[in-house]
Amino acid sequence: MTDESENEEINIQEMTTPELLELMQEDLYDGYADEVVEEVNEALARGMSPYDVLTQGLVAGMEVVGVDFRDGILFVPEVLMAAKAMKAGMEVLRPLLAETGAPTIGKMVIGTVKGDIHDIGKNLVVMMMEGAGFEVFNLGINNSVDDFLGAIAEHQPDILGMSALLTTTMPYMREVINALKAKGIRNDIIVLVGGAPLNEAFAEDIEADAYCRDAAVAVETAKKLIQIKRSKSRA
Ligand code: B1M
Repeated sequence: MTDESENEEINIQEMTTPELLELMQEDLYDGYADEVVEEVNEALARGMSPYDVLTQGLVAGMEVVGVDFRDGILFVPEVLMAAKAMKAGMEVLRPLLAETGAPTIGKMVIGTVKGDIHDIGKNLVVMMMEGAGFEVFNLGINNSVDDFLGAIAEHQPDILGMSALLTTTMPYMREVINALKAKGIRNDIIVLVGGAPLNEAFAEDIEADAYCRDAAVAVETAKKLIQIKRSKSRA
């Protein structure tokens, strides 16, 4: 999108904030991790909230990558470079999003389902949940039914979160939920699902408790459903 030599002449401190965010999106698209980190730091130094830098800079940049990937303008190697730049920027924001000092309000086990290696969005959910005071056990990518069941047995979470970014992997969520039912533990745990190809109807169909459009919705939904569950168990 940009020529690297152009970047060398750019003084980011002289840019307006919208220009800085636009450059961050372009550098993410081009996979320039070091530049993205500099721009994230500059945006924070200007007083932007970590959440705004995340959504208006990094997530917005990744959306353009997604469109061009779909349209055959970008290919896997370029998208991997963009993902690396996104992760570098997220690493700067991670401690800031997690530093609310909120007491632990619940436990969550989360992972991307079997056959799927997309983890950027799921990792964002982890960051936001931790920031909101949840203890999160992140199982990473490509998790089988047994991986989820094992982690549930080990950590006894209030919430199970599953992520899928492919239409071919999202049906696997149903298998995990069926396994919870077969073990007789489905009603002991709140199941939240998310990922770009999902929607509310799908979540309802597989009998998840809720579909979460994004990380902020995941936090809100988790808090709400945990409160409901606890008030029911007190009653
Ligand atoms: Co892939 N990929 N990819 N990819 N990739 C998509 C998903 C795709 C939509 C691109 C496209 O065609 N436009 C398409 C899927 C089409 C489909 O199934 N309908 C696709 C494809 C086809 C593929 C491959 C098959 C390509 C190939 O090999 N030919 C392959 C599959 C590999 C596999 O998994 N087996 C593949 C590979 C890759 C890379 C490895 C190159 C890379 C992943 C790197 C990584 O994650 N470490 C990659 C990327 C980066 C993408 C896109 C461009 C971006 C995904 C992303 O990170 N978005 C993506 C296009 C797109 O989604 N627009 C695409 C940013 C992220 C912040 O958003 O992940 O949606 P998202 O997460 C959001 C919400 O969805 C929600 O909250 C998050 C934060 O707000 N959320 C949850 C997500 N998980 C949640 C869990 C929850 C709650 C909320 O639990 C409670």
